[in-house]
Amino acid sequence: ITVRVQEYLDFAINLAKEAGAIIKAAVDSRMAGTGSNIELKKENPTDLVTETDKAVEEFIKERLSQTYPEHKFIGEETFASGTKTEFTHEPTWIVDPIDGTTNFIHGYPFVAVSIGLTINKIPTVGVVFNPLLNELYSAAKGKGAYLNLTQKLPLFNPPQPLDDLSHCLIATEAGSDRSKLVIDAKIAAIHDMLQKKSDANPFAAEAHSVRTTGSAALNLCNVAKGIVDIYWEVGCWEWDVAAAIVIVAESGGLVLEGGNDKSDNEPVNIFCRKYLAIRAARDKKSQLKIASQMKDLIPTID
Ligand code: LIP
Repeated sequence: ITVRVQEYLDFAINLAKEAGAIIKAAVDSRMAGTGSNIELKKENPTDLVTETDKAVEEFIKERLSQTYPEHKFIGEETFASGTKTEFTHEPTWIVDPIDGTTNFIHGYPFVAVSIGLTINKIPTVGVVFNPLLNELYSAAKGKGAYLNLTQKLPLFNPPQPLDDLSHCLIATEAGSDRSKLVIDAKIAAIHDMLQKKSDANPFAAEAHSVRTTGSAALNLCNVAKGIVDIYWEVGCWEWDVAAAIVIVAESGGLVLEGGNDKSDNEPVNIFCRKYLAIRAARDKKSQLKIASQMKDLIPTID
């Protein structure tokens, strides 16, 4: 089994590099004014899709079905075109051809192809490649997580202390659901992350700051690097996180369900659409303390 996991990892790395080259060429040609990259909108104007998203997913899907015809496939654009998601114990590739499509359209260089593999429903291989910054993150269960194949993650060795939410840099996202209910709840949570504690708000954290990259996969990779302490998001999908969950776990980080249920510290269900990731620390107790402090601030959003 181990030999096959290594083979799948190597395959995913090469595939991500090839897919990344297509993404990079599309950005370069649009910047040079030679691209014919028509922007398409889904029904939701804050959830964008381009011809490149579709082309890259087709490319990856084709390669996978040639090499591993018996494996299953879940992909953002395949789902968007109406294919029902079936998740089984069979090896299943979970792919986002472009995570950070809004960034891709604007040329903001936090764009990645994300290729994850589950075996027996367990996230086992993860590759996230940002071709614009040339950063490749990869991991396989039990084998560690790496940046550009050689730099072991996290980048801090040993990890920096993780003692209190007030010392944390927190990544989060606007997301694509802009309903008043969801945006009010997210802004209220961000408000509590940033505000000073007071009698009126004893859970306010006065954290160092908040960051958004516009890519769930790259936010998780930043947690794996140890350059942000926490990532919390509600509303993204399994293809945004399936690969990077392996990368965070192999870097010593935790990914939990990002709801406010404090009793739930089990490994996250990748389909739950709410995620709370905590970077590596010297002990699990400090990670769970930060998770618990975050859960005091997390609103109920279903
Ligand atoms: C996007 C994410 C982003 C999140 C959006 C969306 P896409 O993925 O990575 O972080 O906030 O809801 O899911 O659509 O660019 O693949």
